[in-house]
Amino acid sequence: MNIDVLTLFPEMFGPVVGGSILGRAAAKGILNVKTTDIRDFSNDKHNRADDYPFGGGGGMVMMADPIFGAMESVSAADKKVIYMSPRGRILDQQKIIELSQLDNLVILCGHYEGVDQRALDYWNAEEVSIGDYVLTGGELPAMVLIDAVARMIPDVLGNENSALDESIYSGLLEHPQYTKPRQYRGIEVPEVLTNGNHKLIDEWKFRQALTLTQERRPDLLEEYLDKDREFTKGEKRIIEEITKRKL
Ligand code: 4H3
Repeated sequence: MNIDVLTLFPEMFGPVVGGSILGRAAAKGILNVKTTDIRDFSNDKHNRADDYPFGGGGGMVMMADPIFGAMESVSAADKKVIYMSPRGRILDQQKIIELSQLDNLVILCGHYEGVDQRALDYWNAEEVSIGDYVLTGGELPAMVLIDAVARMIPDVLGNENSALDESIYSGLLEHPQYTKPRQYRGIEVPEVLTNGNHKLIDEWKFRQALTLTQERRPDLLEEYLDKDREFTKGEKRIIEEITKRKL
């Protein structure tokens, strides 16, 4: 997958995109993230990329022209274009999976008060948000999106880190995890995890996941139980025990 990031702050992406998992994906040729500095496409004599908003209101707006130049330089006309913005639909794992199936993606990062609307309209940018809060720029949201998308591309995560049985993806929040030592400052790892009975271990994990989801995200639990799923007898027993609801 090729991802082009259009930004005024390309240097922000280095450590994230070159970092452990994404860096390895790049080395394997599975993921190619390229930053384009929007300022390089300024036709202004002072290399400006922003100007005062028509209608007033304070702050600065990124001008259409440098964004058009940057878009043209990455052939954005034929590609899916995303603009990181608190006005967008909030990302979820379903959307991430859809995006991870594309060959090309262009992400526009705004700064200041935002970008000239004509750049969004012309390039058919889909606005996407990482949550209901405002940041100084779209760069951190773009990195969040890239990280989440990258780990859903086949072969990006090693076998040790499968994306499949994880929280949200399975529809439930993840059970607690423990590693060595068995006893730390007098606190024991739950006995069931250390006795090698895999049926009991799976039941414990499922019970923990259900309980956590019920406590913290009852909305997710409703969705999970309302979907048609093949539950084993053991799973049904645990669901009925925890939710007091007959399947
Ligand atoms: C995205 C972008 C929050 C999000 C963002 C988010 C600054 C976009 C400016 C930049 C505009 C204001 N903040 N929740 N900020 O995903 O250029 O909207």
